[in-house]
Parts: sequence; structure tokens; C-alpha cells
Amino acid sequence: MNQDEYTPRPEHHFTFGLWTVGNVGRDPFGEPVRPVLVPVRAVQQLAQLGAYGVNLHDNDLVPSGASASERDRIVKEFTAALQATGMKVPMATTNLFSDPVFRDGAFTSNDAQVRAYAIRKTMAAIDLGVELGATTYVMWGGREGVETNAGKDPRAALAWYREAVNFLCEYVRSQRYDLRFALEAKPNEPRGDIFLPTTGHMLAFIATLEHPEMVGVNPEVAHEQMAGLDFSHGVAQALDAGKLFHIDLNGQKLGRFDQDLRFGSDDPKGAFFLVKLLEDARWPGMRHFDSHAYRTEDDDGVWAFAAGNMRTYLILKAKVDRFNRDPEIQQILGELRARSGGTERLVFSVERSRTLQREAFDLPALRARGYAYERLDQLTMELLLGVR
Ligand code: GLT
Ligand code: MN
Ligand code: MN
Repeated sequence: MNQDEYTPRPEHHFTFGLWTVGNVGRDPFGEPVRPVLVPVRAVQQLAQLGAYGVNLHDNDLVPSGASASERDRIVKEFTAALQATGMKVPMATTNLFSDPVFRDGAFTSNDAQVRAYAIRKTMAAIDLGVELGATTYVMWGGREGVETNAGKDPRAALAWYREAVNFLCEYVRSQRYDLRFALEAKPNEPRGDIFLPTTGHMLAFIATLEHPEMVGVNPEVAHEQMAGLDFSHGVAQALDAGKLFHIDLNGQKLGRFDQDLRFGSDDPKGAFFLVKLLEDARWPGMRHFDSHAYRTEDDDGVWAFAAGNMRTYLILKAKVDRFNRDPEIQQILGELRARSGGTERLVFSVERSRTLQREAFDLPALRARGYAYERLDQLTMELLLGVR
């Protein structure tokens, strides 16, 4: 691909999960279509494409059941590839969903032995992540849920979930690791219903933890859209709470299974408003892609997919810049700002409540006046469609 202003560079902080470019195209109806991608090659290819780093589950790198010496050999080779390419591992996570032992959940399994094993597996994965330099630890509870409510009290499940996160926060403190947790919500799939199904649920849960300052969220585009929500609103709430510790960027069609499509491919306008939110807020976090190539693709298709995610982000970022400099758009926004009273705040005082009670409102005029959103949205569309 030619070098242009949309060419990714490490300073853009784009990252990919090893499991994303490494996705072999297995689905519930079909066998893998691509060979296993060795982690070292993922690092080399992504570095060449301009990414900043890779993220991983424990078992993306070290197969479960590996001996201690095998683990050390794998980690050594991987670290050498990181050093050779300058790639980083900013985030790590645990696979608490593939092993049949987690069929009823990990932290929320009805079996106390499974819950304890899940915590032990996570401690080991945290050690691995920290060894590789990770400072963010994602928890995606894909199996934390039910098909039937008959067998599990959801309040007990939440208490177990809390117990696990509290335990792991204390573990990180006891090891003096520089690591924060980011909880990732999803409403369903692979379970019929997953506990803590949206970013909003996660934020409320975090407030009940013993070390809420160590825990934030990792919202994923596809997951919030599966719940029928506007993704950028959930992200805005996380930003507002100082809890946006990580983000999973991808694409999704409404009303479907978790598609994890290339970022921006299916809702470019939603993706634009997300990029605008992150860039306007100067959010310093990693732009992580949790997406994978279509099952139709071969090796070349995988790298075209990887490059496409980053390129679309940078194109949308340039569009944000254009939007913020567009005279007509800014004129409408200026009028809205003037109308919204600038920085003036409604702060309660007895005096203010009295003046408010006496204030004369021109309700007929307020009822009649429009907001010019049709013009504004059309200008935005024309900008996005490339005619502006
Ligand atoms: C899995 C899931 C993702 C999570 C990953 C982290 S694993 O691919 O679909 O949404 O972010 O565990
Ligand atoms: Mn994800
Ligand atoms: Mn997903």
C-alpha cells in the first residue's frame, strides 16, 4: 500500500489481539479455513503494517498444559520478536471460556473448585502479561452467565464475580504490579445470557468493588450494538466516569451474532462519531482492534483486513478534523453553543431557586424553534461521503 496520510505508524497506538489476526475462521457450522498463525509471525507482520503492539490471552501464546520449560522457551522467542520489531504488549487477558471446565462460567460457576481454578489461572496469566510489559488487564466473562435461571441465583453469581475481582486486585497489589483491570461487557453469546451485559452495568458493578480505582471498562463496538445501544454513548459515560481504560474496536450489523467485523465496515457513521469522541477527548489509550477477517479470506486477506482497520480509523480521524474546521458545520454548532448558555451552570441556592420560580419563559417561542439538526446531519453525511 502506498504511503499517505492514512498510513498507520506506531505513534497512532494501534494494537491487535493475537486471536484477531490469528482467527482461523472456525464457526459453529464450519471447520477452520486458515492455518494456525504463529505469534512471532503476527508480531512481525503487524509491525510491518505500522501497528504499535499486540495483546494476548495466556493461551494465545502458551498452550494450556505446556510445561514450565516450554513456557519459558515460548516467552523467550516471543520477547525476542518484540525486541526486534519494537512492538509492545500493552494489554493481556485470560482465556476463561474455551476449556470445558468453564462450561458453567469461571468466576461465577456453580462449582467452587472451578471458581478457585479460574482465579489461579488468571493469576498466572497476569504474571505472564506483566512479564511482557502489559499495564492493562482485560476481563471478558464470556461464560459468566446462564441458559436457564433455574440453576443459578444471579445475586450469588454477582457476589462470586465481585469476590474474584477483589481477590485479583489484592493479588496485583501484593505483587506491586503496575496494572489496571478493564471489564468487558457482552449481552449474550456464547451463553444464552451473560451477567453484567453492558458497559453501563459494568460501571455500576465497579462502584461495589473494594478497589474501584483499579478497575475500569473495555467497551466493544459489536457488544453494545448487539444490545441495541448507541456505542459512543456508553463510551462517553465511561470517559465521564474516568473509567475508559481500554477499547475494542470492530464492526457489527444490528440484530446479529457477534460478527467482529473490520472497524467501521458496517456503520461508518457510528464509527465516525466514536472516533470524534475519542479524538476530541484526546483519549490517550490504545486503539485496539478486536475484529477478524471474513472466513472467506486467505493469508493475504488477513493482512488486508488488518491494514483496513487502521486505515479506516485514520481516514475517520481526518474527517473529524475536517468536521471541526468546516465553516458551515461550525456555524450551526456555534449557534447551538450560544443557545446552550455557554459555561453558565444551574447551581442550586435558595436565591437561585427563587429567581427560577419568578423567571418568565417564552414557551410559544421555545416550542416553535427548531434545532437545524437536519442541515447539520446532511452536511456531516456529505463530508463522510466525500463530496465536502
Ligand atoms: C473473545 C471475545 C472478545 C474479547 C476477548 C478477550 S476474547 O474473542 O469475543 O470480545 O475481547 O477475552
Ligand atoms: Mn472484545
Ligand atoms: Mn466481539
